[in-house]
Amino acid sequence: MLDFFTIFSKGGIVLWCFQGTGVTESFTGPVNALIRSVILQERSGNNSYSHDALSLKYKLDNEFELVFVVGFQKILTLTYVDKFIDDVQLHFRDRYKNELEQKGALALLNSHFAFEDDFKMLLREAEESSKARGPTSMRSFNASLKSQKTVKSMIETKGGDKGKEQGGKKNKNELHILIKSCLVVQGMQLSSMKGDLLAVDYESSEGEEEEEEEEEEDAGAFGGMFGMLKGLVGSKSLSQEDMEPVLDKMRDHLIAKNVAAEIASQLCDSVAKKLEGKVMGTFTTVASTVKGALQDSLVQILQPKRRVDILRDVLEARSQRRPFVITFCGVNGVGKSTNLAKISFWLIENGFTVLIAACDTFRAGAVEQLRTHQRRLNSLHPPQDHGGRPIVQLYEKGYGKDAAGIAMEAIAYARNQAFDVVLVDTAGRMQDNTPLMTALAKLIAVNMPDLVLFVGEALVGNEAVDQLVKFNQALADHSMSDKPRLIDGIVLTKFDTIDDKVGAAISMTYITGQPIVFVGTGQTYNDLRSLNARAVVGALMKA
Ligand SMILES: Nc1nc2c(ncn2[C@@H]2O[C@H](COP(=O)(O)OP(=O)(O)O)[C@@H](O)[C@H]2O)c(=O)[nH]1
Ligand SMILES: [Mg+2]
Repeated sequence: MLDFFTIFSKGGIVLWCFQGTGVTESFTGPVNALIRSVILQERSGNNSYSHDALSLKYKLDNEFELVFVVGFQKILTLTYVDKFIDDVQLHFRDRYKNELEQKGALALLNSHFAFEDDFKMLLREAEESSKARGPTSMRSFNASLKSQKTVKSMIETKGGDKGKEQGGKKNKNELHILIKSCLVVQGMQLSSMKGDLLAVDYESSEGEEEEEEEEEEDAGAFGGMFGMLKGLVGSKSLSQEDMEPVLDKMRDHLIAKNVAAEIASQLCDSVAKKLEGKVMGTFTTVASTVKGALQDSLVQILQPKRRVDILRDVLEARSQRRPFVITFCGVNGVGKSTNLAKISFWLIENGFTVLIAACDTFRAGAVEQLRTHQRRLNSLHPPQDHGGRPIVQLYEKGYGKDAAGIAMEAIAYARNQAFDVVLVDTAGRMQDNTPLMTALAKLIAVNMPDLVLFVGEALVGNEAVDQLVKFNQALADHSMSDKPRLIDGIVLTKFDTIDDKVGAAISMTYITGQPIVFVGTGQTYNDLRSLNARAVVGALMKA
């Protein structure tokens, strides 16, 4: 019934695996997808994941740094799997405690885990107990009374079950599954926007001081808040109860920083799952362990999963003699047109020609706003510097026309006139307005832009989730292909107005799994940045 079961270390060494009879497909694909999109992305709050036709369930053993994954066909409702995976975990730890306690990956590599027979025995037990439990056919009243009895007696035997045994008390070599990379802030002049964008930074003038301050805060704000827990815990493994008060505080803290409530909860649940059973060092507190894990997770969420290098992609498109097309979408007044103009400026500074397609044919003044930007940009980079040709042009057909059609004409025009980039401005729309959302989906499906950017304000809290989910849903629902174009990236605007309430950055990346490509930090052409994950997480963790 099971397709596969695998046990691997968090460092990535497969210790043991089982493949169901008649299953030919390799399970590496689904397991890799699980690691990539759930375990590494802090979505491990609930224990299941589906991949194509498969259902995957998994369990983390944080003390021995192991991951247990079972896969089965989605159409099967296997009620015993949750208990089964627990049983396998307990059995495996009991049996191989010594090997697992020897530190390091080498010990795991050299050990031989002959687990097949035990596994089969456990599986048989699980399957049989589920058969005994599941009603097979309609019963008469009497018969059902009888069956209730059996259920009862079963529950009683279950009560005497083995408890969770906490084995070794050694400090572990940290086998970090998370790949961390540090974004380097590049020294660039503010006035010139050549090359990659500057990263947003917090209190850039304070620089290193900030780090020290943070250390102090460990002891100060959080240490103070959870000071009562200090000293109570030596080298002991973390339990859900230990973490509960800390996690509650963290959740409230994240929400106060504007992270959507639902996402703050999911993150905290996921951190709890990741830490449960982990053995702490003697001098660490629950608060600092949880805080550290949460901080790592937040950085991980903000790190782009995909390479987004627009300058390079534009060059590539240019070599194929086609324009690179970016569509901007989002609700009203978030800053689509303004940031489109800033991005135009950045592209122009990097030597590209830009065609702006005025596809907001709805809001009065939208076309004029873009025309003003076009004039200004051309006066900053006069045509005489570029062989007499305006470096940025506006493609517009006035108001009330079909936006998808205008975008298509603009792209064709750009191709003829050898523009490097087409930036498509669209009308703002509320995520609940079905006709307008359908129109946006059509515009994207018909024109197949290279990049679909969602523009969102950094001011939003819970609303961010709703907007993004519904925009993505609309794009998926109204697309004509099986692989619909969804949002590829995010422009986070008005970042200058939110002080340290930077939670929207987390909510938006967590929901879409897509990177924040640009950050708008004001109303001038220079106010465009890239995201610095560490700076944002620093602001987020600050008390
Ligand atoms: N402070 C600040 N204001 C911004 C930013 N981006 C846009 N705005 C302002 O937000 C308002 C709406 O912008 P607009 O581009 O017209 O929004 P659209 O309806 O999405 O096209 C304008 O007053 C902009 O100046 C930003 O990054 N920071
Ligand atoms: Mg606009």
